[in-house]
Amino acid sequence: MNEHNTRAGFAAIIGAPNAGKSTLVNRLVGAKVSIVTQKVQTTRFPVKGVALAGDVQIVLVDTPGIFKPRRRLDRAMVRSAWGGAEDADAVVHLVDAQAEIAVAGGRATGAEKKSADDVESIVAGLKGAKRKAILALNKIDVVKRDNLLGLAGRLFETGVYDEVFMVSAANGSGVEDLKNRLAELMPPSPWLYPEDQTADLPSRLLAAEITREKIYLRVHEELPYAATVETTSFADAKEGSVRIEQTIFIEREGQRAIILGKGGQTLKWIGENARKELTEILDRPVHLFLHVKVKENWAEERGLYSDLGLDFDV
Ligand SMILES: Nc1nc2c(ncn2[C@@H]2O[C@H](COP(=O)(O)OP(=O)(O)OP(=O)(O)O)[C@@H](O)[C@H]2O)c(=O)[nH]1
Ligand SMILES: [Mg+2]
Repeated sequence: MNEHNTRAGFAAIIGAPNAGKSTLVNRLVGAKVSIVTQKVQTTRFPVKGVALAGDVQIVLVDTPGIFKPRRRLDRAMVRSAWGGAEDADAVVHLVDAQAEIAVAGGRATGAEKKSADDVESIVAGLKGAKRKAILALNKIDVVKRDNLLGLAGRLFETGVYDEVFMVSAANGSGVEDLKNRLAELMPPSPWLYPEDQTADLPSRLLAAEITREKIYLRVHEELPYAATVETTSFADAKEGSVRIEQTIFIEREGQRAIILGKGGQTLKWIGENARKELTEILDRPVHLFLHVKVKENWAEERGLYSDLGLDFDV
């Protein structure tokens, strides 16, 4: 690799909750670096993934969804999403085309309407920030092409975008074109990460994220938002295996029964599925031990925010 010809930089992916930002980052990187669920507000802090396009290294910054925040954690998540965009060499605003088209057609669900409202406030934010973004319409695998052109035109008229891409993060269509364009936008620079590195989350945090993903996949309503996962111990064990201990913090004693499930089935499912995935990611046998603790104010503890790289005072 000739250092003088290399380019490298940051591309932030911003958008409303559930637009598919983490799915897109994983797709661009070609590996799972950020957790994905069907629920809104899955990503809580900026997660970096490294994609390569020839001599160019694109550091993708997956951000929490931008929405109207209420809790401190929500405010910190939204602040960090905009922060990720400020410092980036390119900003991609990813929009759930399916939700937008449903709203335009007058047959939207509450979640789709919320998504469209969030898109509007992101457009307003981009106007205020006086910087152009790339518009990427996502989920084109589930919408009609005619509807897409109208949507692209309508959003483009806001004046905050300089180009449009249409992609499906889920099946990869259009993603290569977007990646090539991002590569062109990266400035001349030595690479920022070693050639073989795709993610930069510390193992303990990655392990906690995987378990949190399983909670989001298995448990519904308010509980996922009332839970956080902390890795308390991560140690080499016998025969090349690793022993991981984690605590799932919940806010109220009454939530314990929900996370445990009947006869402990729910917690067992979470543990088994997290262990399986960690075994694949770490490429070694994993022994995973989960504990559940009530800590009413976990979302008000300063330490959590600094661990995740979030601002507490927002
Ligand atoms: N049909 C379809 N579904 C998609 C596509 N991309 C993502 N999804 C689904 O959309 C949901 C949300 O995906 P995520 O990647 O977690 O979305 P996000 O924008 O990171 O969400 P937050 O982290 O909550 O802001 C998941 O159920 C994905 O499988 C796509 O191209 N097509
Ligand atoms: Mg996400």
